[in-house]
Amino acid sequence: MARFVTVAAGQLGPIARSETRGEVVARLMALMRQAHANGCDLIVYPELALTTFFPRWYFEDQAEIDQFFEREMPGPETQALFDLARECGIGFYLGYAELTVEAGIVHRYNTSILVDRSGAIVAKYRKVHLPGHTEHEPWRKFQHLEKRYFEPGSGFGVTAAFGGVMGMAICNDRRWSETYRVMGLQGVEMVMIGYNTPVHNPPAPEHDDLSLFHNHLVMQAGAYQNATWVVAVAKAGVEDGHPLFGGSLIVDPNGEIVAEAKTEGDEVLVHPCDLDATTFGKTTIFDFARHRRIEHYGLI
Ligand code: CDV
Repeated sequence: MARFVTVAAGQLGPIARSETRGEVVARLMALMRQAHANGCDLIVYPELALTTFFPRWYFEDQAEIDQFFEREMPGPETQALFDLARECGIGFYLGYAELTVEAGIVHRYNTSILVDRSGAIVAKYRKVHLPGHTEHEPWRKFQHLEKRYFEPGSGFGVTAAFGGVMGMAICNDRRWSETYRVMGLQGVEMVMIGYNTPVHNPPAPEHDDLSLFHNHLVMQAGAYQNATWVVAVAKAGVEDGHPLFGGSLIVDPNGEIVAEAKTEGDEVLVHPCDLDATTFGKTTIFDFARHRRIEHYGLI
């Protein structure tokens, strides 16, 4: 019997800094209801899906930065999303800023979780490739201070869930072939990726027109070369005066785009993903055990 996961890409339009968690969760719930009405098993939300993309600003006051972080998950404002998931029997991937205290030390991560149909968290991933810079660079029109506000997370594990092998990555991770290959080596069948990508790249404005091309290139290649589905979801549109591109998409294990967002607002894409469609690639051209030549890969 074929193994299908009907997945929704739950793209978000901009989240204003003035928007409350409650207002954002209500938007996430509306997308979840739409996904459920379309028979989805799972909805994937963007990176940092509960707040504006705050690394674009330099803050000196740590208390101000910490307002963007969640200390518990679910917490008082996010519990309703978990309750709705359980009620609908639908799972979700959610990106958020995580503040945790371990052995008396505070850690801050750019995190995603995978929640199953019963509303239980079954996997957590903390972003590995943190882009941007650590110090305030006033020459930029806007900052990208992920390296200042987060510490790098853990490696790329996979999780048995939804009848398949599921993996997570976050935004800049999608540009790195290692992200997909490490999960590919563990048999990943669906990689979920949330992102916030500014339209403008201050150090290389000549790349702005290539942004969507690069978005396609990396995820189509990652899907094909590892015979996996890729579901990538944007927070898009003009957020607090700063444009983020959309282009959320679902890519099949041949590297073909099967669904792509048409707007830069809240939008749901739906596709029934046959996990067994990954078998052909995994047992032929990308049968890693037979064809990889690791004796030649020493440098990596
Ligand atoms: N949130 C991100 O990781 N954004 C990066 C930008 C800064 C290039 C990205 O790779 O899309």
